[in-house]
Amino acid sequence: MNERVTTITMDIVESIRDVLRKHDVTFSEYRAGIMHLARTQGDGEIPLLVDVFFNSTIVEIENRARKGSKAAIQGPYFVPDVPHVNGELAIEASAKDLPKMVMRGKITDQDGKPVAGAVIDVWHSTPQGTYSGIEKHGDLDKKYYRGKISTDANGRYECKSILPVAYQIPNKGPTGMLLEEYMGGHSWRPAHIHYWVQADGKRDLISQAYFEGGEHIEDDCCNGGGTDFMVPEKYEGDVRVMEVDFVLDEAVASLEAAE
Ligand code: MBD
Ligand code: FE
Repeated sequence: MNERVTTITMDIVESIRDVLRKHDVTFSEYRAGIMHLARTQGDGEIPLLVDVFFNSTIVEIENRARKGSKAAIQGPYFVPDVPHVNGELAIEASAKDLPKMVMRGKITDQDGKPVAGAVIDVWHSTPQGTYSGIEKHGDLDKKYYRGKISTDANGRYECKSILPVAYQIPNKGPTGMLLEEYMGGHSWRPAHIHYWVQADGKRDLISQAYFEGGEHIEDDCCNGGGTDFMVPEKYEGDVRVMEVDFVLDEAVASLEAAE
C-alpha cells in the first residue's frame, strides 16, 4: 500500500469522471475510447501516447526547482547501456555521405567550476526518422546514433554525428491517427538531439537541443520547450556546430532515495 499512488490514482479517476460528465460521454464513445487504448497498447505505443501529452508537464514540474540548466522532454526512445563512444557516434554505411554535425560544450556546476568525468548519453533519430534499438522501429542495432560521451578535465565534451532531420513521431499507428485523423493536428517535432547528463553528486539532467532555422520548433506536437532549447546556426566548413553547455544542480538526497 502506497499512499501517494492511492492519492494520485484517485485524483486521476476523479478528473476523468468530471470530463465524462461534462461531455455526456455515451456507452459507444466510452467503448471506442477503450478500444483505441487497446490498439495503442497492442502497437507498443503507450509510452509514446503518454509522452506526447504529459512529458512536458513533468518537465514543467521538474524545472520549478532547477537553478542551473532547465530540463526538456525525454521522449520514449532512450535506450540504456549503449556503448561509450570516442569522438563519433556510429553511423550506418548508407548514411556516411549525409550532412554532419559536431556536438560540443562545457559542463559546469553552480559555482561555474568545470565538471570532469560527467557522462552524457546522447541520442537522435535515424535519417528515416526512427530510432535505433527500438523493436517497433526495425532491427537497427542500438549502437547507431547513440552513445555515452564523457567530459574531460576541463568539463568539455565533443562528439560528431550526422545532422538529424525534421522528425515525425510514428504517425501510422494509433498515436499518429489520434493526432492527425481524429484531432486534425500534426505529428511533427523539430529536428532534435537528446541528452541525459549524469555526474557524481549532481542532479541528473535530461535535455534536448533544436536547430535554429529548423521547422516545428514552436509548433511541436510534443510541446518540447521551443526556442528555449534552440542552438544558433553555426558551421565549421560544412559541419554544423551544436554548442550546448550545461550547468548542473547539486544532487537532491530525497530524490535519490525515491528512485
Ligand atoms: C520522440 O523522438 C521524442 O523525442 C518525443 C519527446 C516524443 C516522441 C518521439
Ligand atoms: Fe526524440
